[in-house]
This record gives sequence, C-alpha cells and structure tokens, in this order.
Amino acid sequence: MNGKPMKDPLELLDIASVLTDEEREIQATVARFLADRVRPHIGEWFENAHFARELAPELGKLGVLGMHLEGYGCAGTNAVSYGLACLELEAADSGFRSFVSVQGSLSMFSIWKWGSQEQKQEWLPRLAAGEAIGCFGLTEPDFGSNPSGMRTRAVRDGDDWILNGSKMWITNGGIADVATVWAQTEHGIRGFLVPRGTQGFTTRDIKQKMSLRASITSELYFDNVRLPESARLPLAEGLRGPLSCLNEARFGILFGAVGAARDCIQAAIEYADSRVQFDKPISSFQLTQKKLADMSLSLGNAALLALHLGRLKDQHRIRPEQISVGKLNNVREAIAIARECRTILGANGISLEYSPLRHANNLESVLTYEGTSEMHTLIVGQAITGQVAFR
Ligand code: TGC
Ligand code: FAD
Repeated sequence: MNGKPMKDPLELLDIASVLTDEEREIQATVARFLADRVRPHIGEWFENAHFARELAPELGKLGVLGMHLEGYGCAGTNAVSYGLACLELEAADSGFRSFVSVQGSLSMFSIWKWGSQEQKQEWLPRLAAGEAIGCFGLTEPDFGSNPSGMRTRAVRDGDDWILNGSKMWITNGGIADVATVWAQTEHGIRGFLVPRGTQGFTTRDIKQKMSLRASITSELYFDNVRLPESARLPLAEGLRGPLSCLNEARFGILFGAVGAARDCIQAAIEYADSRVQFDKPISSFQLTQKKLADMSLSLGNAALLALHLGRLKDQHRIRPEQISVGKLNNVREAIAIARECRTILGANGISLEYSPLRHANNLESVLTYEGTSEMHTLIVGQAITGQVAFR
C-alpha cells in the first residue's frame, strides 16, 4: 500500500511536540517571513552575489536582530527561540542566518556584554531595528584559527588610540555602520567600536566566492585611525572578550545547520516522489529510501542535540565545549546531508532551481567560520583529555 510522502522530515520524531507554544509561534512567524520575502528570490540572489540589504529593517521589525538580548529594543526571547529563528533563516539560506548571527551575536552582543552605557544607548536600538548594520573583525590575513597572534594594534596617543592593521573575511564588513574591531594593545587584546566614515578606515568586498554568495564578506583596513577612549569596549580584556561573542554565534549555527539540512531533505523527498525512472518513482527504490532514512535519522539527532543545548543555555549552564560539540556535529552532518540530497536530484541537483547544492556550498563556509571543524574537534578533545593539542 502506498501513502503520501512526509513533508517535513522532523515530523518523524515529532520534534515540534517538545517546544512551547511561544517557541512554535516564533519559528512559524520567521518561516512565513522567509517564505514570502526570501525564498522566491534566493536562487537569483545567490547567482548574482546579491545581498538584499533592504531586508535589514524588515528583519528588525520581525524581532530577530539581537533577539535573545534583554533591553535596548531587543526582543529578549529565550535561547531556544533564537535557535529556532536561526534554523528557519538557514533553511532559506546560510547567508541570512549569517547576517543575523553577525548582527545579533557578534556585533550587538559585543556591545551588550562589554560596552559602556553610552555605547549601548548609541548603537543597540538602531542595530536591533536594522537601521544600522554591524560587523565583527577578529580574523586577519595571517591569523584565523589562532587569533591570539593578531597584528592589528592600537597604541595610546594622549587620551586617544591610534589603530593600524587589517581584518579579513568579515561578514557585513562593506555595509557596516559600525565595526567591532579586536586589536593588540600594550595590555593585551582589547575591542574598539569603529564607525563607518572614520578617517583611515576603509573596506573592500571579497569577490569570486563560491559559497555564501548572498552575503557580503569584506576586508577591513585601518591606517592610523584615531579613536577616542570612549570607542574602546571598557569591559573586554583579553581573548575572552571576542571568544565569548563566538559562543553566542556558534550556538545559532548549531541550530541553523539543522535548518539547511531539513530544507535539503525536503527537496529530495519531493523530487524523489515525482521523478520517475524504470516506470516507478525513484522514492520507491530501496537505495533512495536508505539515503532518506539515514539522513532523517541524523537530522533528528542533530535537532535533538540542538534542543538539548538550547535548554542548557536557557538554564545558564552551557559550557563552550558543549557548543563545540553542537557546531562540530550539526554542521558536519548538514554538509553530508546536503551532498547526499544532491545525488537524489541527479543532474537537476546542480541547478540553482533546487536548494541542496546551494546549501552544500554555503555549508563549506559554515564548516570553516566560527572555528573550523578541526578547532572544535580539538576543543572537545581538550575537554575530554585535559591536554591542549592546538600548539
Ligand atoms: P586560550 O588560551 O584557550 O584562551 C584565551 C582566553 O579566552 C578564554 N576562552 C574563552 N572564553 C569564552 N568563551 C570561549 N569559548 C573561550 N575559549 C577560551 C580562556 O579562558 C582564556 O581566558 P583568560 O581570561 O584566562 O585569558 O586561547 P588560545 O589562544 O589557545 O585559542 C583557543 C582557540 C583555538 C580555541 C580559539 O582561539 C579559537 O576558538 N579559535 C578559532 C577562531 C574563530 O573561531 N574565529 C572566528 C572568527 S568570527 C567568525 O568566523 C564569524 S563568521 C560569522 C557568520 O558570518 O556567521
Ligand atoms: P587557518 O586558520 O589558516 O586554517 C587552515 C586549515 O588549518 C584549517 O583546516 C584549520 O582547521 C587547520 N588548522 C589550523 N590550526 C590547526 C591546528 N592547531 N591543528 C589542526 N589543524 C589546524 N572572521 C571574522 O572575524 N569575522 C567574520 O565576520 C567572519 N566572517 C566570515 C565569513 C566567511 C564567508 C568566511 C569563509 C570566513 C569568515 N571569517 C570571519 C573568518 C573565519 O572565522 C576563519 O576563516 C576561520 O576562523 C579559519 O581561519 P583561516 O581561514 O585563516 O584558516
């Protein structure tokens, strides 16, 4: 007896049943927005390397920018709701989840956690509304996985600071109104807020990307940029400052990856149901079913892991190495799923008309940024053995 295909592979484990009504409502609202404003255009935006900047105020109105932060115009939701919003954003395209991660978890969080009252009042309400855009400069051309070696340097000149150096691979860099920039000082690493238009601060967008094409990635240059002491994030001292922001963004990614994988499996189920070879839908072949069953198992595991970590975060007892477990596992599983789904679509799988290869290409960046899979393996290895293997 034949039945109807399952539309959402997360239904297999009834994942939605362990969410609260409010969490389900937030997830559905974000999904509706994306279905209306992003999904119809995303293939074209990816092909043309276009970031739809005009959506920033709409995302602000939707409440997803800095949504898990309290005060200053932020929605103040729980961590699971933020994760579910990331899941839906990444189901549409990793570029939109990236935009929201960088705005809320890196730019806004750095100010919210480490900034002065004046800095918070000046920037957070505008960033939450999407009226201003933020970016976060940690990576440099010669220092990616090892940010402690950064060369960008800020030195005192009277009451001011003079900033010199460059940052590389910075999401939103070319369109940001304010950059959170991490630099060495004589007292160690410190963070600075550098507004667009500050003399000596320039940006250049990185072209010819084969991944995250619907997102802007840029280089930042600082040539004798003079900043007042009030531009320094007063509470951030050492590498702990930027790394604490990464915890927030990595948390969003471990949910986001589930969304990208879900979208790929949905596309594959739909395609397998309608594509006929040897006079039968390809969904009726055992090899196709094994692929779909195995992928749905690993999707369910990833979703349950994300939810577990979300509940720990909401109880304020999540540890960085647990976030590494989630990012490492869920991104690794998502990219494997995206590639496998592409095979189910045959030649059509290489067309931008379908999402799996776009997701797979995007996930190449996701595997690398916010700590490469190797770095997260070593963070987990260190937690298990007590031995540091980075150096
Ligand atoms: P280490 O000696 O281990 O630590 C230095 C200080 O930092 C503290 N710390 C943390 N604090 C908060 N959260 C964490 N996750 C932390 N990990 C370490 C640590 O306690 C220490 O504090 P203190 O007060 O004792 O000084 O540092 P290390 O130099 O050995 O490096 C450790 C390592 C390799 C894990 C770290 O540097 C790392 O995570 N590297 C990966 C770099 C990375 O993830 N870069 C991401 C750049 S941003 C980005 O990619 C945005 S993409 C966004 C998008 O578009 O979505
Ligand atoms: P490297 O650190 O040079 O690593 C190269 C390879 O060596 C990797 O496989 C790595 O795992 C491996 N490796 C390095 N050290 C070790 C070791 N000790 N043991 C084993 N293997 C090791 N950065 C920001 O600051 N802000 C942003 O907004 C931002 N956005 C990004 C957007 C995109 C699209 C991309 C692709 C990157 C972005 N990044 C951003 C940069 C990103 O965080 C870095 O690319 C990442 O941290 C890795 O650094 P790297 O590329 O220099 O690689």
